[in-house]
Amino acid sequence: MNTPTAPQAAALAGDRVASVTRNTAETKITVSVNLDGTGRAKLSTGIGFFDHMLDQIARHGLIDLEIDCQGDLHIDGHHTVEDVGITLGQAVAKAVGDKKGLRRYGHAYVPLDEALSRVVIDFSGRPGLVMHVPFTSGMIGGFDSQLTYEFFQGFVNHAFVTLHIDNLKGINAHHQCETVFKAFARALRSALEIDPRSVGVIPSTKGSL
Ligand SMILES: [Mn+2]
Repeated sequence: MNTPTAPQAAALAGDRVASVTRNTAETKITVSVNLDGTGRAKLSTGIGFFDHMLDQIARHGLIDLEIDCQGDLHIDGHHTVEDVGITLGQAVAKAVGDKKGLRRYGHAYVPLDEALSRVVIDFSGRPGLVMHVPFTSGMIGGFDSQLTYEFFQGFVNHAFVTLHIDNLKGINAHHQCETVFKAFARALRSALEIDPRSVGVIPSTKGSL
């Protein structure tokens, strides 16, 4: 059999879309994803800077992403950011399915002026987060920079991925955070691609992921 073209390989993988609703006493969230999208985003979390970061995931990950979150922002942003991470992780896990033909690994370096971050991801089936981001400011607009960790921990636990995040350089906290999300998006995009040379094959010598 000839190796299919990339679009043929993607078509063989089927529709990689999912929608997840998660309601608790703290947040009410609906996330819809199309992993083979064009970067279209419709985001409403009530935290402007967080919407700006989620927009990076859609745009640079070429994922169509709709997120609506009604969270308890009268307390603070913690539950909103963590629970969006959890629900996005659930949606990605559902959309990615059995991982046949998946490239599985992805990595990216992304700069923004003085800031530089590196993100490496593996759709390993095992949750694991190693994150080193020395934010130079506690707050970025109305967003608590510490919640970046909570977002990625929630994502990792429910997408069942191994994720290494390093901010290597940076002075401006907005830049630091934006390079992390952009590098995450690019790494995600690479890992989620269907490899035309491995259509129908689960990328593990174990035979499952
Ligand atoms: Mn920005």
